Amino acid sequence: MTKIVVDPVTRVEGHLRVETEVDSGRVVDARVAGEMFRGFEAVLQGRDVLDAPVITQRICGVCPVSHAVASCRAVEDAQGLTPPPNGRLLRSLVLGANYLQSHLLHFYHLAALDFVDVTAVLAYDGPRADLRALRAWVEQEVSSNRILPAAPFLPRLQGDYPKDAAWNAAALAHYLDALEMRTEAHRMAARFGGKMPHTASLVPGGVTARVEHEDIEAFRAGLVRVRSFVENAYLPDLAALVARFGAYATVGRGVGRFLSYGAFEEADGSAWLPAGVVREGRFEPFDPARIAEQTGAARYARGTPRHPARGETRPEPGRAGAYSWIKAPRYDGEAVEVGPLARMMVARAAGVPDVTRAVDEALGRTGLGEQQLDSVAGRHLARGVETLLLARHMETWLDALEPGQPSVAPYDGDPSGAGYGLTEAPRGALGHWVTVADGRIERYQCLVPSTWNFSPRGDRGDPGPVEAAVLGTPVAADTRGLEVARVVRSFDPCIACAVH
Ligand code: NFE
Repeated sequence: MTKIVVDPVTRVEGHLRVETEVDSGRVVDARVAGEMFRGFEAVLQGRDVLDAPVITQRICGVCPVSHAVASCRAVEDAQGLTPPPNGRLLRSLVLGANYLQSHLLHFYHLAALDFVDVTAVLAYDGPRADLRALRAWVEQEVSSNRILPAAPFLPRLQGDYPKDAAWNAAALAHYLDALEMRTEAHRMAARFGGKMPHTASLVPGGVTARVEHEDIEAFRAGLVRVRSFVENAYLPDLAALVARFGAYATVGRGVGRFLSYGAFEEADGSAWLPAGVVREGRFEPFDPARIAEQTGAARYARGTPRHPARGETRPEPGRAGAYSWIKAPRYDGEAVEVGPLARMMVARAAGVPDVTRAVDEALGRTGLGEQQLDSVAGRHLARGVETLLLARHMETWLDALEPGQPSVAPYDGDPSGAGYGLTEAPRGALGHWVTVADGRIERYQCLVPSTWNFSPRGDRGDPGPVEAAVLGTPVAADTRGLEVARVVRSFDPCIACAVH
């Protein structure tokens, strides 16, 4: 038995440690740990309730919009506020733009580098000026012997990167193009969000931006540009990756249970992507009362599992048996996977026609079977399909906006009460729970996508979703964990969020 520890896992947000035991070339045990404490829930206590969306967005620079949406909805629930149709649509548009940005970031700038030899840029001699400039920069970084030469490209885990020069050059070119596309997506979000990454206009009751024709058309122009990149680069690149790394369609199978809270408000308040649970391949309605967070293996005070409405965050760094700053959320006492794959699984099981068609098309194009969706390749594919569906559907929200109509409800909330707000962040199911007394926050709890996926052992010793997915991964003797990192990154970790 050998131990392989990947610490820190690079090209993720936050501090993530993955510890594995390998026997006969396969992972037989895994522990996943969030390595820092943050304490946002404690910071929020005693603050004005209107501060909640402002402060909780600072949990993360990658998915701040989803924290704003969850927070606004929690405060609205506690205070009896209802946003007007324009407010809901603007939230969906800003959130949608943030998804486009986040999914492109994950694929091109974080995960794809596990499958591309970025050092091939040093041999690049083609026509693109930006790639030549990148080559010169990397050469200079390496020759000047910086502590982290050529970050974010080096250092990296070694392994079976393709030697194919055309593959590597094409991927590097799209790496640079995707930076442009993310800028565009940020511009779109800022158009109605006021600024990015942390929006200024999402407030309890709606969005303070006015709906003007000029902004609708500017947003639409950005959307057309990003959608074209998704159709002509992201989806073909994904198909090429699945073809080249077909083995990853059978690696990284998770717990086989999927959860989505449902997301993207339509003008009438219904959700574009449905809420639900898939267990043993079957759809079940989602019931928020069945959530509880366990802390047996987390560095917090141990007690009976708590629903987030009654949740507590009491750090106990040195407690025996605890190894992570991430709590262990469970649904009906079981670990569940969240994220784009879960959303596509739930929507497909619920019979949403567009999603079913798009997933089937992607399976047909890549030759993957339905059973292979629950894998590293399947997670990447589901994220790409979701990006495409979203980039197409967002136009309907633009068309439904009504210039001249209000986008925010007058603020006349109840000064006391309790409520919760659920949404889907790019990485999965996100919920905020708040208790308010005389306009001040008494209790605030966040249950975040990467908390679900990167959960440590539950109180029964049952593994979290990523811990389960890493089991069985074949590991070559000389890679020091590249294969494990590929499984872990397919979940798009954000540990800053997970520990919040
Ligand atoms: Ni920090 Fe986040 C998303 C949220 S993740 S990136 O998506 O909420 O756990």
